[in-house]
Amino acid sequence: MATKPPTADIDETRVHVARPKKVAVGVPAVLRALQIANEQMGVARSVQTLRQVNQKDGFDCPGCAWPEEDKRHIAEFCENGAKAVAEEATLRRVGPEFFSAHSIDDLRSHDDWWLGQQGRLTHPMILEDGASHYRPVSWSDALQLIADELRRLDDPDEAVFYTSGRTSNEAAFLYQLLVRGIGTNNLPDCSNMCHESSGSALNETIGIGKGTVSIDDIHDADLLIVAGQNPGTNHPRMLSALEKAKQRGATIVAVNPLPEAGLLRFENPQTVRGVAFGGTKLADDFVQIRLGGDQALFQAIGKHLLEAEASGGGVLDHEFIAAHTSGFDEYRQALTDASWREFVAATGLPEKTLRRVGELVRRSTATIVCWAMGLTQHKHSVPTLREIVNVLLLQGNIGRRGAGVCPVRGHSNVQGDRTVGIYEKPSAAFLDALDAEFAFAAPRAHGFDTVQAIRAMRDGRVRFFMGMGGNFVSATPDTRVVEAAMGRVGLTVQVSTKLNRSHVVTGRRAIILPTLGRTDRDKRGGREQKVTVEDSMGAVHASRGRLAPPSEDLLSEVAIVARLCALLFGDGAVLSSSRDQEMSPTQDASGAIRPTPVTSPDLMTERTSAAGAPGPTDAATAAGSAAEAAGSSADEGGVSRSSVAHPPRADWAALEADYALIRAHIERVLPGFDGYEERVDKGRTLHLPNGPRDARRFATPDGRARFTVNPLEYPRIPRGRLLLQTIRSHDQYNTTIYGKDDRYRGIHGGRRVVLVNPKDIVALGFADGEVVDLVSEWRRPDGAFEERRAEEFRVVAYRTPRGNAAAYYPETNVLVPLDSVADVSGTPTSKSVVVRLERRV
Ligand SMILES: Nc1nc2c(c(=O)[nH]1)N[C@H]1C(S)=C(S)[C@@H](COP(=O)(O)OP(=O)(O)OC[C@H]3O[C@@H](n4cnc5c(=O)[nH]c(N)nc54)[C@H](O)[C@@H]3O)O[C@H]1N2
Ligand SMILES: Nc1nc2c(c(=O)[nH]1)N[C@H]1C(S)=C(S)[C@@H](COP(=O)(O)OP(=O)(O)OC[C@H]3O[C@@H](n4cnc5c(=O)[nH]c(N)nc54)[C@H](O)[C@@H]3O)O[C@H]1N2
Ligand SMILES: [Mo]
Repeated sequence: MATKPPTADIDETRVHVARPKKVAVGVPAVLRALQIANEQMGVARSVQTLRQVNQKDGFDCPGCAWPEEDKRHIAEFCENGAKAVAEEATLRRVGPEFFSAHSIDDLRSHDDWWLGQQGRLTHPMILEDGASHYRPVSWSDALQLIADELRRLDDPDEAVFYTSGRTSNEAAFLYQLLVRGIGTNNLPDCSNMCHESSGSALNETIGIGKGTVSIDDIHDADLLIVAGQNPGTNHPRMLSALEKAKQRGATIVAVNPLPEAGLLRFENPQTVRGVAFGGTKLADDFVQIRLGGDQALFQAIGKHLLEAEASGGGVLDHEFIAAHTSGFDEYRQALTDASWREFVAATGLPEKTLRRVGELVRRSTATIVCWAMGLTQHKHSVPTLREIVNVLLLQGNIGRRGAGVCPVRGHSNVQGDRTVGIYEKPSAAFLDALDAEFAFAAPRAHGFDTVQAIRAMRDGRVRFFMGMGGNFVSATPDTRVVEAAMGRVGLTVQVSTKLNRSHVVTGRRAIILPTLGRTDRDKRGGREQKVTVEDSMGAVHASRGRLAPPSEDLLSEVAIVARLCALLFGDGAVLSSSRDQEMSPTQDASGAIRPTPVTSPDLMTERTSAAGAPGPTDAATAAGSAAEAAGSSADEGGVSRSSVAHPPRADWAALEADYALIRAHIERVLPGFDGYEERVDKGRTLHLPNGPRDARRFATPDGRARFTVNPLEYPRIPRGRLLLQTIRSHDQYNTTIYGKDDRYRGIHGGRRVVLVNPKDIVALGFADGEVVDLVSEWRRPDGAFEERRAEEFRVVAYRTPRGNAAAYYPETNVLVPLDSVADVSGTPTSKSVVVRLERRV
């Protein structure tokens, strides 16, 4: 039986700490998944729903972006995938009665868990300026109000349009068109806080902002290094792939400050062996590195390889280096000069451990490096990831079976969203193609990324905010600053499936637009529609929800955006009278779409344009200065204004009624999507082209993969302080909190805990179990000193390196300074926050 939503928050002072687990998944995982599914959906619906996850005619799991295996199990899901599904397919409802029973102040007093547990949103709602409660509003009034607000802007750059990574290709493509049609590139997304550093580093070095391996490569690897990632919790299906690689003889190295259960041992619930015999030992080597020590580790591996080559030879792939790379001599020189002592200081590992990993790499015939947030959310993340590329290039480990780079994506379609244009720094080639397809002129000036958007909101330069999914208020850094920033916006609009903090911390007016999720049947234009998504390895496939939607009153994301487009652009009217109203000479008089296929090779997503600007992949611009350039062009604002001569043209109603027409547009605008419709039909998969993987083709300015020289950086922790990383528990999906347990780490019934090395606890004068405040210390670039406080955290003695601590996100986002971002990529440094513990008085 499904259970009722909670009425009260959980009392976290009763948190209970047990020994961390050494094994991931197994039977307890299945039981926990079924328990949550039954609570949210009841038994019958659970069975019906979970059977369709990741099946060829079912829906794409909204859990993570790990690819499906070609041969699927009957139940191709994992514990956390099942929880993600259950949260969405829940029978609990948040309708108008809920909002009349709860004032905004009341809702604000609850935590993210409570809000999320209330259920699915069922009706469009509006919160008027100064009102105490949301009230229902019709779709047409809500959309008209939004269109009116957008028309009133003095400058399109006063609007910000956020995207989370669950949005389908179809909805995302239409959404970016809406935004560019309005005249801005202000398209921050969750990727800015996630894998932006990966995109930046990979684009510069190998010319594509994505990974270069397929699922088969994982199975065929000889050595897999999994660094800064906790797959047992966040990508559980990856464990099956690692197990398979292992059975074929691969060696697996886990690089992590924490001994994460999933990496150490795995019980595959889908095999008898997994359940009955205690599973597979996954990691052959656990390298317990200090937070932020990875750049040094990969330099050490590189130095070891170069030394081995010098003393015996046969280590490097000279042919590959000569034919496909540049910058090798400078790289070799820099590492010759580098010191093992510094590597030891940065990693906290003895030289012999560093050499041991170096030896594994030397002996490997095919190496893959996988990573996630542990490597992307540091100040020096981009140089760290460049070092990974250096090491792989030395042995020709790109574009070869069983070898390559593997940034493991988070949200299930975050990569697809970027591919189809959710990007604040789009390439000229992409915009040219868009212009041609929709007979308009998209703005060229770069827009705001997530951190830049918050600054603009904080400074009163934003009058309109729209979130296409996600939970901007809780997911972004510096919560107090963001809350105040939201309050300065005139109208905030959230397109959402479930209630979250961004609905209760709002602009002066707020609108909630409830939408369909992945599991919901999407019937438009009289037939069931499918959408498409791209996984972490560039494979695009269809997803079709099968469940009756939670309410009659929901519109799909596509429908919401298409209707806004119709309101804003339908009659060809322009937003601002200051704009040139002339029609483009390429547009025909009826305003019909010009179906010119755009096939310029410059459009390859992995290509950088002539000017070096990246394509619309998960990428930032080339080295150092680019971030500033982007910042300043965005700050100048308005550069683009006069360039929007007229709005995009399309038959919006037709697009809403048949998503295949949107796919046809995508096919004409983006390379690699030829035969889109057909190639995603009947459970087929469209594999997007990947130059480095397919043909050792590198879309860098000189057509070669680049070795880079990166001065060694690592965090220096002031005396008496700790470096805090903010991580996910096993019972959450980003800001959606399923429960207050973190089973693998032994934490039960509470999330306000801080994991600290037992010796540090003593040295700092505290005791295990004590309740403390976490105070972050930040010196601003201008020298001013700032403190931020998160109250009441229980100290837990834990196996983390000396000087390093860990606590959960989003509770600790209050501690992350807005201006503490990664160089080049601008990603908040969520894994690197200097804190002190303070006794509560
Ligand atoms: N169930 C579930 N699945 C999810 C999510 C979820 O919240 N719940 N979120 C999704 C999303 S959007 C994403 S991006 C991914 C996130 O997937 P992960 O990146 O696995 O998530 P985090 O909890 O941030 O874990 C970071 C890991 O890196 C380690 N680490 C931290 N700093 C360092 C470092 O300096 N060096 C090294 N070597 N390791 C370090 C941490 O100890 C931890 O194991 O998961 C996706 N899948
Ligand atoms: N301190 C710290 N901060 C972090 C991180 C960290 O490791 N530490 N990680 C960062 C990372 S990697 C990421 S990706 C971001 C995540 O940032 P977001 O993507 O913004 O956050 P989520 O919590 O995934 O968003 C959850 C909400 O999305 C809505 N939703 C769910 N499914 C759908 C759907 O299909 N359609 C629509 N329209 N809405 C839907 C629901 O209303 C739900 O409440 O957070 C970042 N923030
Ligand atoms: Mo993410």
